[in-house]
Amino acid sequence: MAAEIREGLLAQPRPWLPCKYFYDDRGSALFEQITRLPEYYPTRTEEAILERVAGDVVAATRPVELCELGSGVGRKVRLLLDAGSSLGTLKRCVLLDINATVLAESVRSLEGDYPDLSVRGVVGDFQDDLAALGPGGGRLALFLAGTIGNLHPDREVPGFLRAVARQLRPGDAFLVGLDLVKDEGRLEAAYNDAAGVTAEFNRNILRVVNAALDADFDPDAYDHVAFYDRDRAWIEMRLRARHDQRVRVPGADIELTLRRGQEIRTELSCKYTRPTFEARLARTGLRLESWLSDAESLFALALLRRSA
Ligand code: AVJ
Repeated sequence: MAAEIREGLLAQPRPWLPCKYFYDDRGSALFEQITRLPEYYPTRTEEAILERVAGDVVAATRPVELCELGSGVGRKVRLLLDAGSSLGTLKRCVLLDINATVLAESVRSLEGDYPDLSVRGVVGDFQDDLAALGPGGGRLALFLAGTIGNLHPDREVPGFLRAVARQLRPGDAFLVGLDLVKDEGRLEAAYNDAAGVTAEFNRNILRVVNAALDADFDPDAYDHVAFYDRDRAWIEMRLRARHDQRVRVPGADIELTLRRGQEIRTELSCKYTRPTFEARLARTGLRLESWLSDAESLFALALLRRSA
């Protein structure tokens, strides 16, 4: 973590922080709050699609194992588990999440509600720790919530998809949640909620850095910034210094000076269309089998299949 934060904070022309560091216990709770905000349509839209298609997805894939990357509170996987239990093929469920507290609670509650299912939790990062999943076979992997949007579409997505494909056998499936390109006002509102929860979530990353690396960021000295970059088709979140400040990060062995107005990038959230996502699948060993969306095309689930 020290090396990553050091690289990010020293980057030119603009410092950045890896968005996985949002999710300590406080940040995970703030994200749960975001999912219930009126402006934040992705979670409820994805859940509605999943409710509608879960039966078809398990019928088409006949999974022995569900494997969710970045599972969070593990609510959505239940829709597939319920659909899978009537099919009778499902034996195992693996959850991978960066937050050990949230993960332990999700594993505990799934074990309580699905006594015949073998549930395993892996604390880790979906970019670095996929090998911990072991080889596939009868696997349906899930990457929901539009979290793939946090990966850089050119620099990170192709490698990530190839890495997932390596943990799948031919015929295994991968269900990916994608937030879609849409009206700019709707997109920007989802990341600039009136209640200010997203702003607090954004500033929380500085508290995480303070706690982990003994840094002295003053979270209240930064404004939340989130805007849609139409050319890149992504939402960018930043923290903008309200005044000149010096920050010490002893754990990463750095001291930096931020000028008033200077910004730290904290997140990308890329928005896709069917063609822009399909283009990312080239040479990954994954092909698009179905595209499942809502009536307004706000969000989509892409069902991918590992090719032979
Ligand atoms: C959980 C990564 C999908 O990018 O929309 C919510 C995180 N950031 N509000 C997203 C988030 C700001 C979210 N993902």
